[in-house]
Amino acid sequence: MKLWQTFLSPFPTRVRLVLYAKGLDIPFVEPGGIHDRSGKGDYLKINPLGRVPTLELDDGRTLPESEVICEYLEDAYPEPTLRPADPWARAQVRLIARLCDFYLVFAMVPLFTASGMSRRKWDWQKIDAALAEVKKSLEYLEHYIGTEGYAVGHSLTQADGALAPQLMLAFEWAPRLFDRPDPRADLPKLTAYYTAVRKHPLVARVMQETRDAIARAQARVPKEKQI
Ligand SMILES: N[C@@H](CCC(=O)N[C@@H](CS)C(=O)NCC(=O)O)C(=O)O
Repeated sequence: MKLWQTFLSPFPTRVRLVLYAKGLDIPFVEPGGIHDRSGKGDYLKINPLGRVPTLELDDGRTLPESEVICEYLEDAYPEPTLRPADPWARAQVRLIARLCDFYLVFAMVPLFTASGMSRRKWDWQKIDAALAEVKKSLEYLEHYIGTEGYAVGHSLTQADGALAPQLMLAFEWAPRLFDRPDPRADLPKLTAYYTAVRKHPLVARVMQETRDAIARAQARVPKEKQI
């Protein structure tokens, strides 16, 4: 088995968290041209969506979409589990991941787009509208987030893998890049969650991998586009 992925993207991050938690030590491969305009070449044969991550099995079968990959890993390698046994808790895990994918990530897209452009081309109206949407989706999550240090219940689940990397972008990366207030001020439950979950060694590990990848990417972009 191997994982086509990059350390920059938050989607493979949730898969890596599941792999680390299950002790599955598999190779990571970065598709050429995934984060630039050089074209994705043969990677499109592995994943026609041209996105990361993709899980490739030893027999050559390939699976795209981070959530689906996490579910597959959970089914194929059930111990230790990141999926609660209780049906209500399991539904909460899926709900948090879904709110994250369908609302938070969607709201962040214009910010990701702006980050790849020269600052001179930034449309501040669009950026502030996106930040307002991000705030709205964080408020949805504030309603449902767990209060015992994890997204759901008192142990690590797939919901933490989905949420923590996206919160890092919403709480740390976006306010710094666009020089706007940290949205945490009005989100006490999410703030407490984020502070607590970062202490989990595997969450700390994937977050550091992301920070290092952002620093490497920043070092490669021209000065006027840097944070
Ligand atoms: N729904 C997908 C999203 C994957 C995704 O959008 N990955 C981005 C990285 S942030 C990507 O590969 N982008 C390359 C591109 O769009 O060209 C998942 O959960 O795996």
